[in-house]
Amino acid sequence: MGRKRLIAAGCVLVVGAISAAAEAGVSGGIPSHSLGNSHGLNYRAVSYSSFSSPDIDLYANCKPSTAVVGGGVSLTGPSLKSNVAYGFPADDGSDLDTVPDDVWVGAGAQRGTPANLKITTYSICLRQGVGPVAYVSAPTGSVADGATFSVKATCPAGSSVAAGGSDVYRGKVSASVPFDGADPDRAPDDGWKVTGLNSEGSPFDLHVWAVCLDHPLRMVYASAGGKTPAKGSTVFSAACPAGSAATGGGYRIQGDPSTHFAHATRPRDSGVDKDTVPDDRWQVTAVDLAAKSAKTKVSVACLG
Ligand SMILES: [Ca+2]
Ligand SMILES: [Ca+2]
Ligand SMILES: [Ca+2]
Repeated sequence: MGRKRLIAAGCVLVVGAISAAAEAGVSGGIPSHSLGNSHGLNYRAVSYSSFSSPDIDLYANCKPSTAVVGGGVSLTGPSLKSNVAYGFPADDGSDLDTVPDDVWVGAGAQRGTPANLKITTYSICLRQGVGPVAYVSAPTGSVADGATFSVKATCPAGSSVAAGGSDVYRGKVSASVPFDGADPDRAPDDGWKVTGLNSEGSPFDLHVWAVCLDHPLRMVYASAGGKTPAKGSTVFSAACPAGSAATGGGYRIQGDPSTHFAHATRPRDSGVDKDTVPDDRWQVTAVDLAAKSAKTKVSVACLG
């Protein structure tokens, strides 16, 4: 069966999503709902259940007066049996441009006999006028089936990375993190790096994405980590400093992406502040299918 690529251009995303629904368990076009506002950001989510196909994608839209700056994906069910793959900004054809500012696309895949799972995709949307947003996509070149890619998307000078991801669909991602480049500081503000595996069944030209916010918007970065146990999973969180709000996040799990990946990567509420807006931290369920434990780091990018 041919792959339904959700290409970030014009109405291809919408058409591809709807036409694929019957055959590949791909869904889209379900309106997201607001989870609340913070720091000029609107947090949104959409869920779809139950999907019992080997893979699915679902995108969460932003309101027309806002631009997507980040997002996340989570799946239900046993963490060792399914993984998040996609996570990237896209154009949905709803506006007049072809800028990928409208939705965050999330994808999940499951192995073995498919179970009935729920997928939730999150979008984090910046109110217009708060600051300019740049979208950078770096091509991986043709990635063979079963091959690993590791690619950086670099933000333009004078901007700071807010989020990132890749459009790998049938595959796995062991690292999706902000990185520090050649600038004088030590902040991981220069772009986004993704290490992943293409399991498409054929070669694909994939892309790694960085969403970049122009200065003077102030971004701060935090990380936390530990070890994911062998043949197990652990939930890690990295908290934004007080007075800031998460725009995006990710993780790095040491080891091969075929056995190291995430079951969820998403913004969360702290549970201790007065609101229920998921602006406080980034939470990742890290999975290690290998025979030894894996060093794991979770990163969060925050608008301060
Ligand atoms: Ca657009
Ligand atoms: Ca830097
Ligand atoms: Ca909160």
